[in-house]
Amino acid sequence: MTNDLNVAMIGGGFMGRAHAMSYAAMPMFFWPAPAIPRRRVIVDINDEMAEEARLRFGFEEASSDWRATVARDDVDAVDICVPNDAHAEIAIAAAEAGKHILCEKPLARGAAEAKTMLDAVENSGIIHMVAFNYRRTPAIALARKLIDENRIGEIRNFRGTYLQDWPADPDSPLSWRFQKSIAGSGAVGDIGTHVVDMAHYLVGQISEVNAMTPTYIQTRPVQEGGIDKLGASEKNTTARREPVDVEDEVVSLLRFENGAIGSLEATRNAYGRNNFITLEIHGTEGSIYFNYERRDELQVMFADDPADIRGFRTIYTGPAHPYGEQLWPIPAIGIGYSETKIIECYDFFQAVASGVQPSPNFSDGYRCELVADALLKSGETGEWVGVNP
Ligand code: SOE
Repeated sequence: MTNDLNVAMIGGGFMGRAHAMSYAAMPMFFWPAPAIPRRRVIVDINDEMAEEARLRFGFEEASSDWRATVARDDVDAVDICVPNDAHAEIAIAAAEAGKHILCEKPLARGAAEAKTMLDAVENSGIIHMVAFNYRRTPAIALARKLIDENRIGEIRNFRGTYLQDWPADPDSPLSWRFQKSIAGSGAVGDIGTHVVDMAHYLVGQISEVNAMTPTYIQTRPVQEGGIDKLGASEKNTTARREPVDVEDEVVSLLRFENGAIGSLEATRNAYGRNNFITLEIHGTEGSIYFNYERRDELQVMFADDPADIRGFRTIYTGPAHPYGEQLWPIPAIGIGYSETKIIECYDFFQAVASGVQPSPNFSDGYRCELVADALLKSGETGEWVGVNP
């Protein structure tokens, strides 16, 4: 019979909701589950918010004291769903208390901070994972399988984009995501690192970058109560404005350790592109294309197809594909953001149950932070910058 694993979740916002949902749903899909997620304690910034989150997200207890919570004997794993500036302190305390850790992305506000977290988890020997969920879209896991099987040959070129428009209106509110002291960076850390993670997963380590990182929208209205409301629906033209001190776009050329080259684009200014993630990979034997707006599908082209049917084919992911047997019984029934989080939860619990580190773990998260730092440095200097520890 499967064991229970007691989770303390720190943060009851957008990501808290996504993770709480995944704890409830994971055993409904992945059965027998590696362990049953027990939603033991939820922590938020005050007692009232914590209690509301407890009721809503189905936790047994609520608390506003994350330090006391991560030290509890009846907590096995700590799930960090708070803004980036609090990741390191909580993760290090959780590691010292011997708790397994699932941490939202980006791991930290840069490589130096990420390294302190990596050192802490390596010293304590616990299981650690970074919540880069998009690589867990079955179509992307299928792309990885095809690449591992050498079905598209040696990879020569990678093209990745992550385009959003929730922040494109200059009167949409100043969330913490526009403040360097809290977020560490802007489009680079918030969305660019998702592309970096998938590039590392599918192609290999990025070794050098040459980036532009402009900030077009330099002030935004302050939102009441510091609540993290995203987007123009919260538009406020009369509120006091404060500076944005992070980039809102990054466009970069990339070099990979294995000789592939490519590009990365992440922007907060792409009107009409809501959560537009695309990956195109060209190999010596074929190509792969993925668009998150059509996330049931992987487009694949094999160079040795007969000339009269040569072209991209559309594969709809389903039971024949990674994670598919555990999800829905027929292809194309509909993979969503929720499924990526449920799979993430499964992989984390599987890692805890087996004692084998999952991927991406804090070492992979640190590597993404090295790339993020290089992108920001290159954006400042206009030079190629190597990705070095
Ligand atoms: C805002 O850009 C955001 O919530 C990111 O922080 C998430 O990582 C992404 O999945 C959705 O958009």
